[in-house]
Amino acid sequence: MKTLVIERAAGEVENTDFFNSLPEDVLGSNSETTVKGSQFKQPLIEFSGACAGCGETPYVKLITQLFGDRMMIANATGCSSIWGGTFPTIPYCKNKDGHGPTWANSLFEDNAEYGFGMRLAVKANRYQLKNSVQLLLDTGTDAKLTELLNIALDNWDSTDKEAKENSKNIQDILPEVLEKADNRTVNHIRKIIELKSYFINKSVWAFGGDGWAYDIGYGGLDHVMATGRNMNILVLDTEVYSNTGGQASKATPLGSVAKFAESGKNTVKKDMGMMLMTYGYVYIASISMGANKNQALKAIREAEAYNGPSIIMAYAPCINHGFNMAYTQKEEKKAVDSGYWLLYRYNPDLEKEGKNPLILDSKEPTIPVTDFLKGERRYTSLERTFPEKVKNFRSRFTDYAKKRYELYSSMADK
Ligand SMILES: Cc1ncc(C[n+]2csc(CCOP(=O)(O)OP(=O)(O)O)c2C)c(N)n1
Repeated sequence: MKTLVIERAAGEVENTDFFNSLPEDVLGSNSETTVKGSQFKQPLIEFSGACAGCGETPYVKLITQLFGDRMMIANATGCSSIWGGTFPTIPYCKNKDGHGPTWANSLFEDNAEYGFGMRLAVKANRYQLKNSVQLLLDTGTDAKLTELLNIALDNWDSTDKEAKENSKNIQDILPEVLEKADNRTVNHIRKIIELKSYFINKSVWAFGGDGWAYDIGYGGLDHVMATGRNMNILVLDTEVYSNTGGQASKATPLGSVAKFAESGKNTVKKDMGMMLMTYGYVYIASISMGANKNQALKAIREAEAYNGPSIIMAYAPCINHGFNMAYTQKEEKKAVDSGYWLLYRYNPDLEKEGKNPLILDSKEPTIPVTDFLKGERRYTSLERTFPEKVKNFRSRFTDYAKKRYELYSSMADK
């Protein structure tokens, strides 16, 4: 670190300009549907204030690489709202075209509803935009604009590269058409200009932790899922209320030490995925990036593409767990290899094709679940004080993990 004067004299301004002029999204022959291809896209989040090794940020980074240029995020209060936007800095950013996620933090107790409101607003705005486009076309307007608007109408739900290009072309030409507009068209054109950013549908997300999703915001989350509307929820599951120092939530597993569960939590983790499966029309996935990047990417893409409510539970290790955070991704793998965390996708679209909607992506555990439990302080801290209790928890956990795996695999096999 040197003073600005020295850095400038050494040519850092030119270096920065050069760096910023480098192309983004250099996929070459790779597709963004692959793990490799997705990583050639520009993340629209950078320099977050999260703890080193945080399990939450990699999921959000990936989602912004896939949909960031047309995303809206409702963020529940919690770690993700703190590393995601502590005034006056915000890590969410824009690409060269000026597109990036819009983001806002709501209360802990209403974030799913907050995101749902965004979805309804997008729907209403797109409806108005389409209406104005139709009225303008019926009245008659500039030939080039007519051609572009017809392409937009024919591809109204498309979010691919061509649709984005077409939307950009429309936006470029609108000011000059407005200048030449007559009394019959001027109001329609003004309305289209007002709503021009809605030519491409938005990807609406609600982000938050397990304290939000499993506990305090659960009533609203359940309600929003039940509406059947197209809304995506990402639960960054650290298995405790991380941001306030690790209180137990209903996502805290059996035997884990947390605040309000000082002698180990005596009940098992709430199985929110299973509860939501009873609706039958909710897309549900359970992912753990370090265990299977491909499955995580697939689940995120499927959840976003599903034309209805989607929820992803993402396993997110946290400093509260008590292990070396340099190995977060490895710990995520160990969680799945031991059967501590399950990987699955429940896709209602498969049922429409006559297939089983549930795909269990986890293999049979290859290591005992107790190996996982023995590696984290939240499970080992009772060893000296209550060794008998720990023994009991471990045996109950082994039994519970086995039964859970058997239940999911029997449901997925049918
Ligand atoms: C109604 C309400 N209760 C309590 C709080 C205080 N609070 C802020 S963040 C937080 C913990 C969030 O935990 P979680 O949802 O699991 O997210 P994480 O921090 O783990 O990412 C709490 C309790 C609050 N903001 N609102």
